[in-house]
Amino acid sequence: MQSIITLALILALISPCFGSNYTFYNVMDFGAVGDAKTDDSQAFLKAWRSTCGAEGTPTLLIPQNYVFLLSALLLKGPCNATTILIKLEGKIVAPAKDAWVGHTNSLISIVKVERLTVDGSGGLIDGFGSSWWPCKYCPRPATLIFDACNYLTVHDLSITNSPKSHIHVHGCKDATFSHINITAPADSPNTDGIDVTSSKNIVIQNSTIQSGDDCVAVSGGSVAVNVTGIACGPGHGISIGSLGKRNDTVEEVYVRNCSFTKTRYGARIKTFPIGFGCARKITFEEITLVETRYPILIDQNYGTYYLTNGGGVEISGVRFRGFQGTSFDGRAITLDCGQLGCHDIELDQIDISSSPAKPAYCFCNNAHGTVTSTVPNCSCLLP
Ligand SMILES: *[C@@H]1O[C@H](CO)[C@@H](O)[C@H](O)[C@H]1NC(C)=O
Ligand SMILES: *[C@@H]1O[C@H](CO)[C@@H](O)[C@H](O)[C@H]1NC(C)=O
Ligand SMILES: *[C@@H]1O[C@H](CO)[C@@H](O)[C@H](O)[C@H]1NC(C)=O
Ligand SMILES: *[C@@H]1O[C@H](CO)[C@@H](O)[C@H](O)[C@H]1NC(C)=O
Ligand SMILES: *[C@@H]1O[C@H](CO)[C@@H](O)[C@H](O)[C@H]1NC(C)=O
Ligand SMILES: *[C@@H]1O[C@H](CO)[C@@H](O)[C@H](O)[C@H]1NC(C)=O
Ligand SMILES: *[C@@H]1O[C@H](CO)[C@@H](O)[C@H](O)[C@H]1NC(C)=O
Ligand SMILES: CC(=O)N[C@H]1CO[C@H](CO)[C@@H](O)[C@@H]1O
Repeated sequence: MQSIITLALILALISPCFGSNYTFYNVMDFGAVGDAKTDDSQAFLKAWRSTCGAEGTPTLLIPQNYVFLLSALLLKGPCNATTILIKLEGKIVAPAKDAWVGHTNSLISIVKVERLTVDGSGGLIDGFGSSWWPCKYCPRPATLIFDACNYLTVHDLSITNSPKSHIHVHGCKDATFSHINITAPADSPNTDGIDVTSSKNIVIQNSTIQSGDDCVAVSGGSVAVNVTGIACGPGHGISIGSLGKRNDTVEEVYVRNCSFTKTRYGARIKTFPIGFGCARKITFEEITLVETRYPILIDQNYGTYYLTNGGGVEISGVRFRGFQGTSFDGRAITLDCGQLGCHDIELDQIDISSSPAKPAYCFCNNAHGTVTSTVPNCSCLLP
């Protein structure tokens, strides 16, 4: 009897340690060194296994004042936890190209983890892209991939100098990104800010993206994507596509309250000439332009990729509303549609002037829709 009471007492005392939700996993406790030289991937993996295996609401902590070298890290679910928080307070760096270990998909891949929150306040991920960019045709890694992560929240995260895309969101449902800070040089190749593919109900908001390619690109298989409050530039603007290699469909994309500062493109839809798929119900509105080279662009003959059996990618229900500012080239509005044509295109309340002092103009090819209060006039738009 005595011993049973003692045992009960001991259990009561130590139980908080086993409490299902009293769980904080610090990578330092799993052998991470954080000296920017030692590969900490194994320590991160061990810490992840504990985090993912825990019940309740565990946190994976990547502490401040350390620099963690990682390579091709895979954090995989499904997990036991109901929600997981990753707190990135320290810095993560990638090795140089020649020291890279493992596959070249991504520096960090997070796969099949549901109800994950990534809070990157205070932290930074540096992809060491400069060691890859000279080799434009090498298979270069993205920096952060979320694959099949439903109910995802990512906020206050800074990523710089990715070898390729900074963030790739694939096959996710209900994900929100806010206060994301991406920086890469204007001439770095294919360094998209955020790529969204095959995903649904995605919100990207209040972020700053400077890159060498698209600030945000929404492509094949994506539905209901809202992009608001993005300060983009330098970069290639916010793009739908490229579409058409597969049966690529993009529907219900809503881009609002974004600015394009010295970007090559602004609002863009690009589809391959004889591909198949469609881009439907796309809205760009409340857009501020500062010396954007090609502010509004539909290109139904994008690139050199040809299929022989596609009927062309249908483009319809596209609204460009409330654009204001300057275009760097004369070509303020380009609606360059192929044989299939683009339909139900709306231009409304657009005021784009040129700088330096080139008259702005609108170019159309087989584009159909309506135009109201638009400068430069787009009288070339067919009914
Ligand atoms: C921990 O779990 C207990 C019981 O499941 C719950 O009452 C408590 O609110 C949880 N605490 C936290 C911080 O989630
Ligand atoms: C989930 O918990 C069970 C039981 O504790 C364990 O066997 C399993 O390995 C855990 N799953 C993960 C992904 O760790
Ligand atoms: C964005 O990241 C860069 C480094 O890549 C940093 O210098 C800058 O302070 C960050 N800005 C914010 C708002 O976090
Ligand atoms: C996107 O914005 C539209 C218009 O404000 C809204 O109706 C829709 O629910 C939003 N979608 C998401 C995924 O937040
Ligand atoms: C984003 O910015 C808008 C406008 O500045 C603000 O109303 C909204 O609360 C912000 N949302 C987040 C998640 O920061
Ligand atoms: C493309 O996909 C849509 C929707 O999934 C389908 O209805 C259509 O038949 C497909 N088209 C081709 C050419 O495969
Ligand atoms: C529209 O602009 C073109 C030059 O871009 C000009 O030649 C034409 O007269 C304008 N049409 C109207 C109706 O203002
Ligand atoms: C990126 C961008 O254009 N953000 C703007 C969103 O709208 C608010 C309120 O009008 C502006 O202050 C932001 O600059």
